[in-house]
Amino acid sequence: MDITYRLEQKRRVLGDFPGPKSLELAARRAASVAKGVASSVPVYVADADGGVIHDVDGNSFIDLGSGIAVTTVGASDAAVVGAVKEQVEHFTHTCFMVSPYEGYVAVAEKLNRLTPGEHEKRTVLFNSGAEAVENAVKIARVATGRDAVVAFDHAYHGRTNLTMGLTAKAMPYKHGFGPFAGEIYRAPMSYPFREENPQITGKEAAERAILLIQKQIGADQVAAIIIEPIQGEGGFIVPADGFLPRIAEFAKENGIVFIADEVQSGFCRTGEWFAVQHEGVVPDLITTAKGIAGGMPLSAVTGRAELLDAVHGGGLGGTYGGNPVACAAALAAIETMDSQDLRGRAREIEATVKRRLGALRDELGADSIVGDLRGRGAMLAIEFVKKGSATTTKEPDADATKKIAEYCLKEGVIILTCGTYGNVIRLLPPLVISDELLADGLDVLEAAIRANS
Ligand code: PLZ
Repeated sequence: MDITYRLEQKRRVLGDFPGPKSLELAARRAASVAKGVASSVPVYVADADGGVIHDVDGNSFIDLGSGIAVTTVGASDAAVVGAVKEQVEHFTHTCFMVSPYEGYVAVAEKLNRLTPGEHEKRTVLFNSGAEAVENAVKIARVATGRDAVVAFDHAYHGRTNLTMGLTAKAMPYKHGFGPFAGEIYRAPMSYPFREENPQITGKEAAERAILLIQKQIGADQVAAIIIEPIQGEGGFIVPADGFLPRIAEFAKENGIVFIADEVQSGFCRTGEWFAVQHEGVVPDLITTAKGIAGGMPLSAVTGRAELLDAVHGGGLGGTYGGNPVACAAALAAIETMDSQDLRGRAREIEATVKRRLGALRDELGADSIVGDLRGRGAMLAIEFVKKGSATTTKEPDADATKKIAEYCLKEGVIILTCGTYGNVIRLLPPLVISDELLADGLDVLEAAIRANS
């Protein structure tokens, strides 16, 4: 990496926070913003660059969350900032459905080239991950003439009505928000750490899901199977080797559209452009968002030309989909990923984190709260269990997980939790984080784990 940071890449907490300016903003927020939107940290942002977030009171936090896997190239990457400024001076919007522009076409060309598979592809752009997922399902239904959609246990696909239905976890995502869309079915996931039979292979776990599909839905009724190659909100669950390839093969054998939801795992995050590439899986459709545009809202569905082109003219779209400023940002962000070899950087981060946390786990012993250490690239997680249960009942410890995240925050490190049982800490640093800053963040995390062990 050869990166010049605009802000000093140092952690700095000035005594107790939130400071006065954050408190004032919190008061204004309480009186004006809907309570249903929650924030993980109590401070308000003034600036962000590389691996740091500065708050309005002068604190500097190490960012190990990237705004939920979005700021892969940092929150103010010079190339992205330049491209946005340039575009914004010309036009902010025309609506691609009214008067089209090159940026949209260029992003589509890029995505068609970067996504796995040598087949002819097409792309359509949207704003959010949920919107991409919802449109992938629309495309699969038109292309197959079928209705049913299969999602997995622990899945997260968004908060719109259809994507809530695809999402597994009730609280907070679905609770009270029904009724949900019909023809959504849930299949068992491969979750190596929590398998009843720890010997089960990825292929066997896939056969378990396939049997359910065949018996409870009927393969010929299924339009699409949608899966996150590494599950995000559900707990950074990496399925056993062989699971994804067998599911993809089953989809192919039965004319089912295989959709890889790479909204969180895509764009260098796992050390490849897309997480499916670790097992050589070629999805029919792939949904992307988050890391794609350096923080600007943009999402996409990319896939087989015959599927996307099965939709009637005018059937896909939206006022802002593929906004020109977001497209300019995406082209610049992808350029940065390439020129800085951020795939390689993700693999370096994986090696560092796994070495350090692996050593900590060995030191704490087999019955410590560190139940599982997993993930790929810079999409890494620790699953915490009640002390003494790691090799037996694996009882989730959401309380310790929360305390560890709070300890980190207090020391100036922003760390996100996730998981169906709320007992997973996930690490999603910007890939442009410096070695020194990452090491400092890991020192704090290790101290937090020790303090709660
Ligand atoms: N698919 C795999 O991870 C978004 C949102 C968390 P949107 N995940 C983070 C929250 O609490 O809202 C996500 C994802 C996967 C789809 C989505 C949805 O993307 O851009 O948030 O709509």
